[in-house]
Amino acid sequence: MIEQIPALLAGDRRIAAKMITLVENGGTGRYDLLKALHPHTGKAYIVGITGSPGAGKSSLTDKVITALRKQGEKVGVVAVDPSSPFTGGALLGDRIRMNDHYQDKDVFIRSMGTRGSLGGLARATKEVLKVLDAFGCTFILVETVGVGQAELEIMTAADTTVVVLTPGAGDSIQAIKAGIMEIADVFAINKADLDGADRVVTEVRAMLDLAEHTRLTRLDWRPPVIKTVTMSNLGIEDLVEGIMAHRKFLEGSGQLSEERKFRLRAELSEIIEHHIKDLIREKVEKSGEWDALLDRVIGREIDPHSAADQILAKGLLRDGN
Ligand SMILES: Nc1nc2c(ncn2[C@@H]2O[C@H](COP(=O)(O)OP(=O)(O)OP(=O)(O)O)[C@@H](O)[C@H]2O)c(=O)[nH]1
Ligand SMILES: [Mg+2]
Repeated sequence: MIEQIPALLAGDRRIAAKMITLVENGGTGRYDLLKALHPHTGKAYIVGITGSPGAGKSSLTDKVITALRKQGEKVGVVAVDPSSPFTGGALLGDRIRMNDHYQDKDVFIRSMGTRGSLGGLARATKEVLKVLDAFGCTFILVETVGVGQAELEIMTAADTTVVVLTPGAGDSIQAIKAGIMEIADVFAINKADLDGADRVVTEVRAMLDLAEHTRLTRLDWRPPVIKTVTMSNLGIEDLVEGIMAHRKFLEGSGQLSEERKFRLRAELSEIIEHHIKDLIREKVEKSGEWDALLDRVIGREIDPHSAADQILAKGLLRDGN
């Protein structure tokens, strides 16, 4: 697939789709592709859009796509739904909501579900972002239902995170519990046509005040709280402005490059950990030495720390590794 990278860089959508499928499937064959793609990444600005089920994330994403297209951006969209086993295409609901953009060659939409583990989903999502980045998307929107650990993990890939809340249903309280508030750079209070939107705005602002007082959040960026109604386009411009303002803030303060560096550092250590685990599993667990050592630990002949030292030494040193 490496030989098809020039086609990807030239904007071939079919190749983009194929490469995404390859990384999604998670086989080791994807490593060569990811290695070769790396020099072509790092240009896309990544926006996470998260919130409870049905909050209007896809509807908002649809409107944000329109706004970004007007500014001449090439837009990628990854809609992640951990509750869905479907993958590889678009989920029906998202397809309908983002329908207008399906004909646009500068919009690339992909839905992902869990095929394997949730952790695998976060891994796959981040790698799909890399393909879209190399594909030339200048903005990538990542939609997730923001409740679980995997979704929060996915959001660490975003430069700007939009948290979508709605009136009623104790949404803002839920968000606080789920740890979503801490990751918000911009709040969209969607369905502002319904009763109670102003109360949510007040609650979120009060919470931000509290956070500032207790210094739980960065003091230099205060997330804007923007009311939106997707059907009538209310607040959409403000929302896009909020995202752009946050980007400017990150760029101006040097935080964007700091955070991206931090992200690559985390990725690097993740890869190393992954390989160490594989090595140990392949070379020690399967050889039976693991069980033999375990028996000795059980028999109090050796302690777990010393046993681990032995396993590590064997796993890492064998075969010149
Ligand atoms: N009243 C009102 N309804 C809205 C608004 N925006 C979206 N909706 C409706 O809310 C429902 C859910 O919208 P989606 O955009 O699919 O929400 P979502 O957060 O992507 O949903 P999931 O991906 O299933 O979690 C749909 O029936 C929308 O028509 C709004 O501003 N006001
Ligand atoms: Mg959706």
